[in-house]
Amino acid sequence: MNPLKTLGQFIIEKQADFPYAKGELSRLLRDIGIAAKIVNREVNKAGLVDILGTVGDTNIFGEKQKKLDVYADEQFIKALKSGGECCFVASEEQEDGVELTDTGISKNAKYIVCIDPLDGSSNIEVNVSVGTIFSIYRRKSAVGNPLTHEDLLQSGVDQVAAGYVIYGSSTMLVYTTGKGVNGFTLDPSIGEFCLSHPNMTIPQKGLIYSINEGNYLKFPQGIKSYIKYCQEEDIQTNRPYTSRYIGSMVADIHRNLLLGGIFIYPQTATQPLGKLRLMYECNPIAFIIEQAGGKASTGKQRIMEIKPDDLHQRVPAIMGSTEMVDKVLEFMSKDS
Ligand code: AHM
Ligand code: MG
Repeated sequence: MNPLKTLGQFIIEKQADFPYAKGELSRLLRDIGIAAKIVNREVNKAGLVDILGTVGDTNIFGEKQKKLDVYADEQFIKALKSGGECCFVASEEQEDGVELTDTGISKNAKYIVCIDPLDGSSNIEVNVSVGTIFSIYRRKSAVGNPLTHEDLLQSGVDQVAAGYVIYGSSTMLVYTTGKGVNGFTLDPSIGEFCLSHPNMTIPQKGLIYSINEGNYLKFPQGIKSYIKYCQEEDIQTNRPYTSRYIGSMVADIHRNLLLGGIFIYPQTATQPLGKLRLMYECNPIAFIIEQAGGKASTGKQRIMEIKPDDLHQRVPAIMGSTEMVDKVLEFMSKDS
């Protein structure tokens, strides 16, 4: 049996790998891990709302209940603020993002965090897994100067770290700093994330495709053709593939990362840029997938090479096992 290694121990051990090894990024990752544990505690209690009070009510402790995505947003921002290593948070829950440089401790902070504090939060009501997704950049302008567009709207290739937390049948934190992907499972008995999935890699091909087929009629022809390809019988390629779509991206991605598969949220006739957000949904997942040996594309270009022009911009996403992504791209180029 391997000795237990906590997220905190692992981060410190790996600190020397970072290009700027002063411990700041390590502390930032630690802060995210702490907030994730607090959010996990609340997500686990979600089924008790009927007992403890529903959203908007006052609970038995006399506190006003909050929607869990708002609560998660507050917890991450609070942890990043008190940690002092983050100068700006772009969040799905915040229209303009939150600048932290005016608070004393964060005055010299060098990192920008883009976060979806609770992705798939509508699934909580039905006890389906949800997740947190985060991405970390280093500011380009010098500390002390005002933050610029170049600081806030960096391409995914500039990420220094990214990760997700899945609040599932167990809670896991998976992250990369550009040197592979490692997964940690929360041991509730000691309250620590422990290394459980070292050096995660995604199989080059898989047998699972994940897409909301209810939107089939609105998909581009290349995606329609790929879905039909997945459904055809072929002994050599083990088709038909299995369709699995949870509707909670972190959960779909996590399963496909472990087993091999493809996740697609394409543009549709009514959503010409798809649904998912570049800065805090697609880029961080793309970084993890690529670091695990997979591929992430919009259908036209590598997701991480997009030059963003808005914190909340949407992009189509085709992510997963390399051979499967390549197959989709082949269909898309034929049918465009
Ligand atoms: P959200 O950020 O509003 O929670 O939406 C993102 C979620 C993803 O987790 C999931 O993959 C997708 O929306 C599901 O969308 P749809 O119901 O259109 O298939
Ligand atoms: Mg989201």
